Amino acid sequence: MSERGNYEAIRKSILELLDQPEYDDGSVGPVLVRLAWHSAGTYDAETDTGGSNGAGMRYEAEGGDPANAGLQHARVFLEPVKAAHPWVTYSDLWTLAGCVAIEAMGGPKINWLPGRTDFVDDSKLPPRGRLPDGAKGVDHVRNVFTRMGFNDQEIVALSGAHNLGRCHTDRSGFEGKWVHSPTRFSNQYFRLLTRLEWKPKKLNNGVLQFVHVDEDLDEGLMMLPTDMALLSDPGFKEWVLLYADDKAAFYADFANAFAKLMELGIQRDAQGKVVNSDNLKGGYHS
Ligand code: DDH
Repeated sequence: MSERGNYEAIRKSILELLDQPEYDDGSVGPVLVRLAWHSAGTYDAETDTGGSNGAGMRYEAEGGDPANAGLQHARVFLEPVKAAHPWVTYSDLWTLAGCVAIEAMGGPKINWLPGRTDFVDDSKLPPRGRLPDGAKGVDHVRNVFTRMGFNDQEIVALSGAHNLGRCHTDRSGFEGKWVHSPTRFSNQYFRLLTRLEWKPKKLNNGVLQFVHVDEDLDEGLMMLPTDMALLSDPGFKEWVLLYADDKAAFYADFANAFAKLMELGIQRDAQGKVVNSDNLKGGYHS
């Protein structure tokens, strides 16, 4: 019997590849979460362009965006899953992998739905520069996420994904991790953001980030300028304070916001079937 449509089999294959002792902090989970987010985070609500449909990162125009540096590793990690289950689309695989990784690392269950297409509609291709730039401030963060259709509360909840993973000098220019256990989902990012004292530090490559004032105590912990921006704006800060104190509220709000992120640009009928995948015109298949 064909296993087409058996997403449990895909979940299982993804789970099996998460632990990789040689890679970063021992798990490829964080970079898979980033792949899912960057595949969807190009969405522009006004023009209904970008988003995870089409898996555009396979092509240079989107994959070569400097904001996506390093995500080729995540795509390569997932190739064996695609090879074992060729019926799954890349756009479903990448988004599902992010959700499975979040859950496996102790995060909330994300309500993920299948049905994305790998059919690329040229007229829906996002221009480069739609993903956020960590060197910027409050206005930039709000503009980028408002463009996708998120409010302040959702923006802060999504930012809590920086509980996971790390920055790599050879990818973004920033260096270090946000929390001590970067393969464990928690609200520690918000706790450290609010409870530690942070100071700016210029790295040897000229990039400015924030480090804990007592670097000897908390070696390597860092914040991006955009993370610090969440503290300097009252509309953001109230949610940062809430999530630092209330892990359950963070988990619930994160799960909703991440599920919404994965759905940007996907239109479904009442039965949940995607309606804007079969009839795309002027596109091409991989
Ligand atoms: Fe992020 N992120 N992110 N991020 N992100 C980086 C790493 C990871 C920004 C910049 C960076 C989200 C929001 C923002 C994850 C998930 C999410 C890095 C380091 C930079 C820079 C990349 C590298 O050097 O390898 C900025 C700016 C924002 C913003 O909001 C303004 C969101 C919304 C998510 C999400 O998943 C919902 C994850 C996970 C990582 C760790 C990746 C890794 O390889 O480890």
